[in-house]
Order: sequence, then C-alpha cells, then structure tokens
Amino acid sequence: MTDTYHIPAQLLANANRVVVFTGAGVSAESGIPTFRGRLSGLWERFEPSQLATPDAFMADPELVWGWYEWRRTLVCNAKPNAAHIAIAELAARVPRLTVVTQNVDDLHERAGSAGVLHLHGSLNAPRCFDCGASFPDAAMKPQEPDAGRRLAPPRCQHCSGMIRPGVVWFGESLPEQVFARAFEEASQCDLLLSIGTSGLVQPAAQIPALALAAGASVVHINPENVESRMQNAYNLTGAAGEVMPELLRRAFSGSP
Ligand code: BV8
Ligand code: ZN
Repeated sequence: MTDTYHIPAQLLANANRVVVFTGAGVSAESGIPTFRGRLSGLWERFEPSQLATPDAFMADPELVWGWYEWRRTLVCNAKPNAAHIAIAELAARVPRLTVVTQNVDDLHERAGSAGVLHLHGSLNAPRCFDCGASFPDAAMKPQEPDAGRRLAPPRCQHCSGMIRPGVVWFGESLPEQVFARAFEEASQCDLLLSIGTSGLVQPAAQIPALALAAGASVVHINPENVESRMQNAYNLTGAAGEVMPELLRRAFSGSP
C-alpha cells in the first residue's frame, strides 16, 4: 500500500513558497455547514440564486440578512479546528506562506493565521448596500435567528440605505487587489495545498490549476477523491482536521 503522505510530506519539508487554498471543507469540523454537503449543505434548503446574489437581497432583504446573521452566529459560536491550527503553525515552518480562502468566516484568523486573502469577503464586514459605508457595529453579537428566520437589515447612519453582508455574491466581482495577489502567489509558489473545496466556483477555482501550470506541485486534501490525473498533483483523502496535523508531523518531525 503506497504511503500517500510520503511525497506530500517531502514536498512540504523542502518547500520555499507555499500557498494554502481553502474552501468550506476546512471549517466543516468546526461545525460550519459546507455548501454542497449532502445533509447539512447550506444550499440544500435554499438555492444559491435565492440567497447569495444582489437581486435576492433586493427581492427579500429580510430572508437574506436573516440567513447571513444565522451563519454569522454559527461562526461566532464555533472554534477553529485542528486544520486551521495546523495551517497557522505552518507559517513558522516554511520560509513563505500565503493563506487564500474562499470562506467568509474568520476561523483562519482566530487560529492565528495572518494576512489571509479572502477572495469572497467576510461575514464580519457588513456595509451599506447603497453608499458602501462600513457598518460600525460589525462586531455586534448577531441575534440568534434560525436558518430560515427573517431579520430586517440595519440601516446606514449616513444614507439610511440597507446594510448588506460584506461578502462577494454571485455575479459580483471579486476584490481586485486580493484576487491579483492570490493569483500572483499561486503562480510563484512551489507547493499549493488545496484544502476542503469542491472547486466549482469561478474564478477562485482556477487557482490550483494556475499553480500547477506554473510548475508547482498541488496536494488536494478532501474526504472525497479529487480528480487529479495531472502530473505533480497528489491526493490526501481524508478530513482536513486529521490530515493536516499528520502532514505537518510527517514533514517536520523527521519520524516516518
Ligand atoms: C464572477 C460568498 C463575474 C457568499 C461565494 C453561470 C451563471 C452565473 C454566474 C456564473 C455561471 N457560471 C459561472 C459563473 C460565475 C459564478 C460561479 O462560479 N457560479 C458557480 C455556481 C457555477 N461566479 C461568480 O459569480 C463570481 N463572480 O464571476 O463575477 C463578473 C466579472 C466582471 C464583472 C462582474 C462580474 C463570484 C463567486 C463568489 C460567490 N460567493 N461566497 C456566501 O458565502 O454566501 S461562493 C461560496 O461557494 C463559497 O465562498 C465558496 O467559494 C463556494 C463553495 O465552494 P467550496 O468552498 O468548495 O464548498 P463546497 O461546499 O462546494 O465544497 C466543500 C468541499 O469540502 C467538498 O469537496 C467536501 O468534500 C469537502 N469537505 C467536507 N468536509 C471536509 C472536506 N474537506 C476537508 N475536510 C473536511 N472535514
Ligand atoms: Zn449608506
């Protein structure tokens, strides 16, 4: 039985520039539902187009704001898991580490990662839908709505427009600088760890392929086997909270 950790651990131990690219799966063991999980998937009850678009918010601001406040409550009550902690520890183990996430939670930061590139924004940066002013009570403890309960969004103190979640909705552009920086790091790295993503949402999903095309090695960490017929692409099949600590142990503690 080939030891699937052998090459990824060697690559990590010898890497100079590492990119960690994460999706909803890295927060699954913190109790945050993924988007496409069979049972708990956030999209199971609602279609993305019903909730994660500007039109959806204009059509039913209370449903959309209530859903995001429910998600923000889940994140406030959650803790970073062993995968977030291992990723934070990695910063002290390799010469250069960049964390790029599709997630809108702050669990990477709460585990100790710095300079995290949020391609799809953050639940903690609500802003005015009309004038864009940031909402000062962003750190406010969200009320405890259930997943489907409606909540009227707060109003902007400058223009009384509706406050919206600080996330990138479908059909909206990604933050330019963040996206350019993530592409830059992916095209310069020698190893990219792609953790907990189904790779369905564009343009973020291009990042692992960009790294491969630029000559890096890519390791997919996911309980589901991610197709990687490409050369220099490897799979560590399992939960991130188990695989990541084991990968760091194998790479840096010398013991096989
Ligand atoms: C843009 C913030 C253009 C909001 C998100 C057709 C029509 C319309 C649009 C499109 C179209 N085709 C393509 C598009 C573009 C669209 C898109 O990609 N649509 C998809 C659905 C096909 N993209 C956009 O609209 C983007 N913008 O293209 O703009 C433009 C250009 C110029 C000018 C104007 C506009 C914007 C996309 C951003 C959307 N916002 N998030 C919110 O969070 O509510 S996306 C959201 O979904 C997440 O952020 C994340 O990116 C994505 C979910 O993906 P994953 O993270 O991979 O999660 P998923 O649940 O899918 O998978 C979890 C994985 O984890 C699984 O593989 C599972 O096996 C694994 N897992 C489970 N447990 C574990 C685990 N892994 C490890 N350990 C475990 N324990
Ligand atoms: Zn405003």
